[in-house]
Amino acid sequence: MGDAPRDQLGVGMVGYSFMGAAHSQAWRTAPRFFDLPLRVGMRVVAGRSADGVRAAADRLGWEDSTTDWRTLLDRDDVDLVDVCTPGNTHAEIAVAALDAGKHVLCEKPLANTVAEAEQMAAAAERAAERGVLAMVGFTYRRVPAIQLARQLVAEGRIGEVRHVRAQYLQDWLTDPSAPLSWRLDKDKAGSGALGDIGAHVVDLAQFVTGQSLTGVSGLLETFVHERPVAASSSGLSGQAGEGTGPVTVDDAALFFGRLSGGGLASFEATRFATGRKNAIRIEINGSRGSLAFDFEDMNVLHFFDDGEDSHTAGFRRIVVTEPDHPYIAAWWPPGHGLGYEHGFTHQVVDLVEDLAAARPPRPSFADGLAVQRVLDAVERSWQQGSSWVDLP
Ligand code: SOE
Repeated sequence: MGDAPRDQLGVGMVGYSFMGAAHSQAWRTAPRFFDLPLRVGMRVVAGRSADGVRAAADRLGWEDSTTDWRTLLDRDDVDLVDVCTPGNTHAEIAVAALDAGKHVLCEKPLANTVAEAEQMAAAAERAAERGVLAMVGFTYRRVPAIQLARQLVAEGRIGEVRHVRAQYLQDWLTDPSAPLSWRLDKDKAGSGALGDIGAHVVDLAQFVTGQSLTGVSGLLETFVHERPVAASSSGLSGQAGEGTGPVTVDDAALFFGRLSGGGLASFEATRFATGRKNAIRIEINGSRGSLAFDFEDMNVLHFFDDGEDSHTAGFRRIVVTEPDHPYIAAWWPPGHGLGYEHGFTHQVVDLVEDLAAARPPRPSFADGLAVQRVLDAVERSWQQGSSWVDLP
């Protein structure tokens, strides 16, 4: 370990469900595997239920708990607010925290609407002038194989990008008796598969290629319109309660677009891909080669080099666990592999290093706004008979 860091980074987290647990793991683990320039203090977690948030503080490793997130803004021992709540609260919490001089890490998608995302991006710009910084949590960028893919594209190893084919396939809603949760409520989540998981593949396509979408056309579908009311309000598949209620978001999104470099991109985001649990798949076809990744085999990147002798040409399976691969040196020997939680830990590492260097973190709120504009364009396209919608 390097010299123990002198300066503290006090963290306050809002929300303690699935994302709260993943972020807590990252705040706990990052300082133990990486030499961070700031000493992380897990000060306080905020949540609506006093008993629930107190139990979460004990279980997840937070020094304190509160039912009023606003108290985080007045605490001198909190330097950063980590927003792990449903999308309808992101703007209110993040803008208040930034205006109070707290750094912010906000879960994806940045917001539920472009208007909210614009508010957040403007607050982040104002705050940056005072050295207060913000990041949006697209953690799949922090998977070593994705970082390697971006490096290979940037080095020109696959030539001009002709196609990006990106899918995020889950199946936790194929059972019509799976109960309602906040992710199925437009007022809470903003959209369904489109924003929850479509946001990830839009960000990945733009991150790996270094390009942006210039226009899209899409369609949305809801397969199951009515579901049992959940006994508990959160979670991906809680227990059913009494009665039923409406699903007010999409179950699946299918859309395509054009990339700023002239290539074509196609996207699929669904919670009805029976048998696919968390399959984030991206394939980039270039003029000199291709790359392919599947999160369900997340330590591997497939690479096809069109310059190879046809005798031996073929997709090679790169096991991305060598010490010179991104992030790997801090972990295990080659071949031992990483998991879902490591993307969150790498997110904390990159964020803390950016904060210590007073460097604007990426993805920024402006990056999050760009993704929000794509999601909004897909929805508008769908409302206009899947017509083409240009993006700024
Ligand atoms: C549910 O679809 C979900 O929890 C997403 O909201 C997360 O962003 C993703 O990492 C896992 O699946």
